[in-house]
Amino acid sequence: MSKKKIVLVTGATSGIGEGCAKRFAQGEYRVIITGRNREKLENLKTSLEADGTDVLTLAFDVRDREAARKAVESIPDDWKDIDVLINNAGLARGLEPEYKGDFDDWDQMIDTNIKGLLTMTRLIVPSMVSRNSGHIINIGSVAGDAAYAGGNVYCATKAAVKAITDGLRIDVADTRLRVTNIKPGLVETNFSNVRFHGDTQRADNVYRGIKPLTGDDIADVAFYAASAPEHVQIAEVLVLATHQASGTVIHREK
Ligand code: NDP
Ligand code: 8X3
Repeated sequence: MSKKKIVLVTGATSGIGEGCAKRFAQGEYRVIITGRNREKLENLKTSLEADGTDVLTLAFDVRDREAARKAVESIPDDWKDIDVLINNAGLARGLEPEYKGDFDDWDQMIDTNIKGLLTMTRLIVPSMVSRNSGHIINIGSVAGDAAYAGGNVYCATKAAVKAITDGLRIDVADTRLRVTNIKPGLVETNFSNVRFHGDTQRADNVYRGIKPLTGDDIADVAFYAASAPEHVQIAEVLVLATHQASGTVIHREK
């Protein structure tokens, strides 16, 4: 049986999650990639395997607790001892004032960013606790530090990620598990296309006049946290583009 470590990444079909899958594969991990889009998962598997990585795909929606449970139960025995869980699957929907928000958008953000993350944590962390080994990396956001105009529910979900991450870190403080919250600022991925329901012009405008972060930049931070010596717990990291100072202060070249 391989002694390589195992990482499970949720939302590995795009952006930060895809970057994490690739970075950990380069770092000699065996990689479990999960997401809703089976075809994208298979394409990523093919490309990672071509570089010599062992890959397992699990297609499910993190909002569907039963599907998540079945997917985790289906993991073969020699893949079950997951070393690193990266709770990345998430999204923003809309940028409306709270009093004009869309109920379905709110449900989708809360069900994915909070409840989906909790589901995966609940399904995978008990085995880490019983092995007294493991690392949970949650992808929060600068949006969880302070609300911004139109960010209402999205910001609330990322503030929840912070509280949930801090709570887990407290609950496993008597173990060797480590718990990390990575809080990116502007990262150019499919995020804004999803937020603006496919309005690519509006999405492109988010990154106008600034060199944003990439999914690979965030993956490097996740890999660093996972690679730190065992006594070092990277608890929380705020990662911003150089010309972004906070959620709302962004210097843009004309
Ligand atoms: P992308 O849209 O590029 O990727 C999001 C990923 O999450 C996709 O793989 C998507 O898969 C998956 N996903 C969404 N909903 C579900 C679901 N219900 N079940 C399973 N998978 C799902 O965006 P990012 O890479 O930017 O986003 C990743 C994380 O980073 C999110 O949590 C986001 O909030 C956070 N973040 C992003 C920032 C940014 O500026 N981009 C900044 C700070 C944080 P599918 O193909 O199925 O939709
Ligand atoms: C994504 C970053 O600033 O668009 O979490 O909310 S932001």
